[in-house]
Amino acid sequence: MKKFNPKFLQAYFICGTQDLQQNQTLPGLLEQALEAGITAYQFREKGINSISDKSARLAMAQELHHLCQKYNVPFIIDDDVQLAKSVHAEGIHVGQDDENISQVIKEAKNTMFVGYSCSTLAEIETANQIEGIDYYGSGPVFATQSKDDADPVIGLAGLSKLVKHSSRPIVAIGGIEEKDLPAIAQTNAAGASVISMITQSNDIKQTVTQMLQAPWHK
Ligand code: TZP
Ligand code: MG
Repeated sequence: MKKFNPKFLQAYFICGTQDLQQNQTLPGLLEQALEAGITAYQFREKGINSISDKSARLAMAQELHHLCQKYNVPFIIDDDVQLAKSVHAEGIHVGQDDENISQVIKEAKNTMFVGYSCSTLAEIETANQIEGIDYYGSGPVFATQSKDDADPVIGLAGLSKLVKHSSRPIVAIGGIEEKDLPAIAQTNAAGASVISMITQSNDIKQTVTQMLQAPWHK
C-alpha cells in the first residue's frame, strides 16, 4: 500500500496503447516519461485501438507496473478495479459513469488510493460527502483530441471554481499544453494530467520538467 501524496498529481501521465504515435511502444514511451520525472502514471486502455484481449491487457499492465516500481512512481489503473487488484496497482481512477464509486472505495480499501473524475460543482459537492476518495480529476479544462466522449470544456474559470469548492486536491485534465501550466497552477490545482502533451512531445525531458516546475499549490 502506497499512501497517497498530493505531489503525485504534479506531473501525471495518462496513456494507453490507443494514444501512441507511430513508432512508439507503451513500455518504451512510459520509460522515457519515468526517466524524465513524471510523478504518477495512469494506464487507461480504452476505446478503439485499445487492447481488447483480457490476458494481453493484464500482461501489459504487469509490465508497465514493473517499470513504475523501478522508478518508485505510483501506477494507477483507469476504470478496472479487477485489473487494478490483480496487478496490485497503487491507485484506481474512476469516472462518474464507471463502476459505482462507493463500491470502488470498498474494494480499494487498505490497498489502493482512489481518484474520481468530477466535472461540475454538483459532482464535487456530492463527492465531498463521500469518505475514502483521495483526489479528484477535473472536467476537461480545454478541448481534447484524446477522449471522444469528454464532458463539456470548463475552462480555467471552471477549474478555479471546482478547486474552491473541493475538499480534496484536484488534478486538471484536458487539452493542457506547456504554455497553460502557469495558469493551471494559478487556480490552486495540485497538478496537471496529460496524454498528448507527452505522447506528442519532441522533448519529453523538457516537457516533464516544465510540469514539475509549475508553481503548484502546496
Ligand atoms: N478525461 C478528460 S479529458 C481526457 C480524459 C481522459 C483526455 C486528456 O488528454 P489530452 O491529450 O491531454 O487532452
Ligand atoms: Mg472513466
